[in-house]
Amino acid sequence: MTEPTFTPRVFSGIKPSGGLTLGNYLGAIKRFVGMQGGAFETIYCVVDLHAITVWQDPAELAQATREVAAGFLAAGIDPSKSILFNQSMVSAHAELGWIFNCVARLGWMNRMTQFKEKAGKNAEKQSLGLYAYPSLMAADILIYHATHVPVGEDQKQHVELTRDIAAKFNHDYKTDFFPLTEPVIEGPATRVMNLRDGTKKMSKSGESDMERINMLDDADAISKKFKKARTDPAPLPETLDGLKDRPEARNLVDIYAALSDTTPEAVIAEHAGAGWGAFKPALADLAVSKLAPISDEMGRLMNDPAEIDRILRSGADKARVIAEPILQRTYDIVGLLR
Ligand code: AQP
Repeated sequence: MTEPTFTPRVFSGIKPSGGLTLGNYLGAIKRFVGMQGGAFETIYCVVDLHAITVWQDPAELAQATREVAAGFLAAGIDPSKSILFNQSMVSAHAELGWIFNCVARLGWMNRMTQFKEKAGKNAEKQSLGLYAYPSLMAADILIYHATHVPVGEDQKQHVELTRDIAAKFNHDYKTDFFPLTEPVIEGPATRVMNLRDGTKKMSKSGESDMERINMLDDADAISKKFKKARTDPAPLPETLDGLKDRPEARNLVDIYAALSDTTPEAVIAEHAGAGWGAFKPALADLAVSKLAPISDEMGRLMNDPAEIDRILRSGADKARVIAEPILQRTYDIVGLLR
């Protein structure tokens, strides 16, 4: 049997569970911009239904949804080149998500490390939604027959689960309807780490504000956070190998490389032997020069929430045109009358 051909199409999303961080920017948004206008159709989404898997204050959720949308736009997502919308406006995500809840196996869900990390010792008290999150994520991707998903390293397991769900659906219903989507995890900043603990990921919802750079931080806050970032006493080594077992140092080098569009090797070559007293201010200046134009533009956009909402609604109209026929065909395959 010949494989069906799928349109090269990118889908990815960010959940509005707080303000955007440098991790979201370098690991996701900057790369989303890079894939726009080339070989792929690009679809980017503010995944608000994922945000409510943990409690969100309604007014703050609406604000964070607009902030993430503003972050996409300010960083260079162009609504004339990419489809940009928020997930809850396209109900096909949730509808396909239910079908995938019936395809995914409990054993698969039990292996998801993100649920284990987020639930901690309190799994019994977590929402059912947090547990089922990866099958909704599979639906987000497959409702567009997306072939590629740019994500940070932390989402790799969920994209692999998406492939498992597509493969099981195709097998069970004797079809080749869903593609086996490829994760795209590239560049020096696929896992930006917490500034206070280099073994943990930088997260929007981390406990202390000092552990992350927020996209809306001003120059003073960015300088202060990098200055106080945990490091070891040794200077930067002569080669990248010298950063083995130095997670905090490696993280700052990776951030520098990602911000300056170069490689960690090139950063080391340029700064070998430098102490933190020199490297941290250079990193802070670089971060401010790259982030300030984006945060200024985010601020400007957020002063006009009606315009952000209009852009999201228009994106949702375009998203539905792709999603609806895929949902209807899925219903036919499953045997649901309509
Ligand atoms: N620290 C990171 N380094 C690289 N990439 C990252 N991403 C998130 N944090 C980092 C990538 O950003 C995209 C959107 O992620 P998300 O917001 O939907 O979910 P998340 O990964 O759970 O993000 P947070 O910031 O950690 O949120 P909370 O604290 O609410 O759980 C994804 O591509 C992700 O890989």
